[in-house]
Amino acid sequence: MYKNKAVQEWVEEMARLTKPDKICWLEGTEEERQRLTEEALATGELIQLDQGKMPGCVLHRTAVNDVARVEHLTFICTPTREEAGPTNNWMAPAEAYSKLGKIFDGSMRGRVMYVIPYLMGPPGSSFSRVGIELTDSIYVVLNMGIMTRMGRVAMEHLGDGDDFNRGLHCTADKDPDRRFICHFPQDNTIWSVGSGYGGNVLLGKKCLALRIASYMGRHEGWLAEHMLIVGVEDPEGNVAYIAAAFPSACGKTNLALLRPPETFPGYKVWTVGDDIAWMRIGEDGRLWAINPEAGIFGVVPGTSYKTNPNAMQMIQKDTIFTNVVLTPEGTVWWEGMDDNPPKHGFDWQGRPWAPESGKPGAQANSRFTTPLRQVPTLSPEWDNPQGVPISAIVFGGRRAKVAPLVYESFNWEHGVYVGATMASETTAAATHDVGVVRRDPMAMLPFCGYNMGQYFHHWLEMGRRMEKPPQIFHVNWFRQNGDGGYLWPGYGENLRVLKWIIDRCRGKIGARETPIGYVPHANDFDLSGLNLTPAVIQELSKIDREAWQEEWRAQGEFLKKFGDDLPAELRREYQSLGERIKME
Ligand code: SAT
Ligand code: MN
Repeated sequence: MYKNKAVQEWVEEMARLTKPDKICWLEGTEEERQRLTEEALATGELIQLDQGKMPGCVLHRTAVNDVARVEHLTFICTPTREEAGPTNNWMAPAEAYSKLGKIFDGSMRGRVMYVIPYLMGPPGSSFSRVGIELTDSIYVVLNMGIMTRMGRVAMEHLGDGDDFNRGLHCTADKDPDRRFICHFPQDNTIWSVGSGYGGNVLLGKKCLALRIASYMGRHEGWLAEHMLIVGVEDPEGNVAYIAAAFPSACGKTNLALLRPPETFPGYKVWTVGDDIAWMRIGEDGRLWAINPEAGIFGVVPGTSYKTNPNAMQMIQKDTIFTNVVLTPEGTVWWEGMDDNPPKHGFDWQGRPWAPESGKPGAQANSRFTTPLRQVPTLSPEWDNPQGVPISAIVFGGRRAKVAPLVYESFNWEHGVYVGATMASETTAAATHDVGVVRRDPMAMLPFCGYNMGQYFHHWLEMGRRMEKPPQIFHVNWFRQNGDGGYLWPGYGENLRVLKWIIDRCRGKIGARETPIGYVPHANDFDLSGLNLTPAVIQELSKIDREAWQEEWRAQGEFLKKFGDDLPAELRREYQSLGERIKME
């Protein structure tokens, strides 16, 4: 099959451990995809949807106790605890290999081991990385086939080399007591066992493209970030690229696929990626980014023709749905799709369900998996091996109060501080309480593969190395008024905020200086066609000093975690923010 010796030897070694009945090497062809789909339909692992209405679409149901990433079972296995830092779970590598080795031992007996070679990034790009994932799940194979460039293309990129990520996954018995997602950055290895849910098992995504890649980036001088990438084209045809970090399930996919509102003509938004950005400094001193993925693993609930028409359009064919409602017509439904639920159907667990029950039919973290090539707004640059030049970096979170709609940092160091202290109210993307404010630096808290204090140092260092670094902004679409209503309409209208950001980057407009950064002058903010008064922009840009003093104290508490690893620059930023918000 494939001739690469290092790959062959490693696959044999892992097969001796897991003892599958058969090994199946994947090539990434259409015929192979069809054959595996048929097989999974026959065993019930997949359910066929109506092929007339939704050609190529299937439904999968996970186990009830296996619906989201499990951060408490996710480990960074570096030789010392210090290297994993205060925000990661740590396990010594020898202990992890031995503990998981016992669970993997014989775990594929009676099953097939699929060998998935995959490429993260465009073929022929110096950004790109090869991984091999071994798995006993056809669902994983089919998802990896959408999310990555899978098969021969990856082996060709690898050639005779041995520089590939070694990923081992077995669904096993899905017992949460025997579920572990372990990363060995020094060995470029990932072992995941006991889960069948996306983020835990599609090893190219969070495990390789963020946790392992962030570690590589630190050593090789680049950044692996939890960011969407979009190009915004103005009416004159100039395109500026923005990379934006939000925690999981805070609207990255909606922003990446944004459709400009009709009341705001002349602009186009081009999608490059919706979740992950790998960024390097180009010879021109700017920051260049690629999206290492080839598909979207998006949150389903709340996706509608109103919130994300492009996504609705692209998921009508060749899409894998996970944990949504199955209707009697063989189509799918979820909360927030429309006001027209089926009279009866089957909920995400396959139980008969009717909307009157008052219970949600789709799981809160249900997902779609769709190839990027189906994105109606896909950028022609999406697989450019050089990437795209980034003008602005945007951090954001879900905050009912405190954070204004948008502000710009004073400079790179201050921007790193803004990213390091960002916070958001939690969502259903991971198993924990929903709606609690949690600090999530650069939206990387669950995804940084090494000590986050060192990660901040790395960000500062990247800034020093760039001749023309991107400007750094912070946004919050979720600010509420006293009655709990949203002040800002969000969705397509967020383009107005992107326009302000780009105008700032191009030096076209001024801004009002506040203790936390620059906010828009109400007159510079384009509200044409929108039923909002400049007073709302003022309200959205209000800096409440008392609330900010409390926020500042909470930031300080959080930063203490990093002890001596916290860079002196960030300590200084913290002090000066404190002084600025004290002044009347
Ligand atoms: O489950 S994933 O980690 O793949 C998606 C997410 O949480 O952002
Ligand atoms: Mn994500």
